[in-house]
Amino acid sequence: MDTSLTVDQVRLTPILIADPPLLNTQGVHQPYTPRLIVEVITRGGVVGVGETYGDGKYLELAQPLADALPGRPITDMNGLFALADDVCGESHNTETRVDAGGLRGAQTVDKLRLSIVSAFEVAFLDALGKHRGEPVHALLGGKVRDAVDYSAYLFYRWAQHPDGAHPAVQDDGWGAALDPAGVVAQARRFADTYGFRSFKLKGGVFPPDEEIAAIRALAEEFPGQPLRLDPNGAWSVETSLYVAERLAGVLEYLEDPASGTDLMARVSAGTSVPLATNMCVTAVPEIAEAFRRDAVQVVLSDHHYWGGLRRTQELAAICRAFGVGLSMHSNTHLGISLAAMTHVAATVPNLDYACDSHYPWQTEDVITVRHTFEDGHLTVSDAPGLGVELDREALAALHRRWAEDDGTMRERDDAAAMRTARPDWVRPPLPRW
Ligand code: GKR
Ligand code: MG
Repeated sequence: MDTSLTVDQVRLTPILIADPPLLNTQGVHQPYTPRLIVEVITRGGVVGVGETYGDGKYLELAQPLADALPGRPITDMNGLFALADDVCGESHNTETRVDAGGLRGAQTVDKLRLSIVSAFEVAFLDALGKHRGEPVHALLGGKVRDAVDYSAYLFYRWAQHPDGAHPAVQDDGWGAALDPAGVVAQARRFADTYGFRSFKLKGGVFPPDEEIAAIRALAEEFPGQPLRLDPNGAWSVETSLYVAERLAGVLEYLEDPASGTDLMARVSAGTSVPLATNMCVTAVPEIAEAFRRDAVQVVLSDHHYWGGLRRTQELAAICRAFGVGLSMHSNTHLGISLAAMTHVAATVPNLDYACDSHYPWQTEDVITVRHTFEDGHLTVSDAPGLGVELDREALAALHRRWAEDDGTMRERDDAAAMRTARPDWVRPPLPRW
């Protein structure tokens, strides 16, 4: 075996990145959100990078896996799963629910572990690509397209974070968007700046009639262009059907109107509007029931919690076999993850929809050259590995912010952030409407 392809060291760097005051059904984004940057350094002196969630529960699982990697070949990506099972502790009960009400569906211990494995898998692929002089998409079997389409991710939002205590994230120039006119103005800026042609509105924030009005205003401003609405499971079956009826023929899909497979199946039975999800189908054990009951017609893949880029390709094959559409989910992330998303998306023939990305909301990054959307797409990189370089100074500064934080920003908690403005706020029980 070529020992240069063996892991020599692993570096884990937790960071805090600036995030605007974006609203969702649980509350508002904090001024900073945690991410974890993974570096795998080979004996051949090559550095591969990966990125994932950075809350404490992820850091706890990442460390033992990082410690177990030196001496292992970076070609052994399948071995990462068994190794994570062995070293990450209390991991064998895939049914263990650690949070049933998250914005990405139920969080099982299994899903947390896969979210860690994925960052190492991406770092292995990046390092292997750099060793071989090949792009990650080539290691995944080759690209089937040269560009990947993304959609504009619209949020209701405030102009500024409420407490005023974080100057680095005050006044990003986007202003507030709290009504149909504000949403349309935001969408117009996304379209003019990045060329996005599809639009997704994060809903579940205002009473459904207000969100219906916002989607109708978008349809008027952008006739015939794909529109999506995602209230993160905030509605009852009746409310979901009420919205679906009013937006039939306007929406490309309705994403997670209700919470969980059972309610989604009941909504699906009552409407012809396609239903999409990144909440009720988020892991392999959830696929069979949802597909058998025709609860969803589109699954939003996410390489972070599906366990990496190759698992994303497996999900795509399952969706293809069952005639279920495939789109891509996104949660606050930086350029390393966007590069990984773009490489895998380039290899999946049935990625039928423009991918989500929060990236335009993130003004900070840990790569030297930020990605730029043109005409709503990213060009697929043919450079070795992911095609991105770490900006060490930026990484050190964002890590310093994490190290100096008193602990409040190190765990994402949108309800706690909301309490800064509304002290009596609690995470609303579902269904909210
Ligand atoms: O960042 O507020 C947010 C989103 O709601 C995010 O947490 C979701 O995971 O974007 C996601 C979604 O599509 O549900
Ligand atoms: Mg969603």
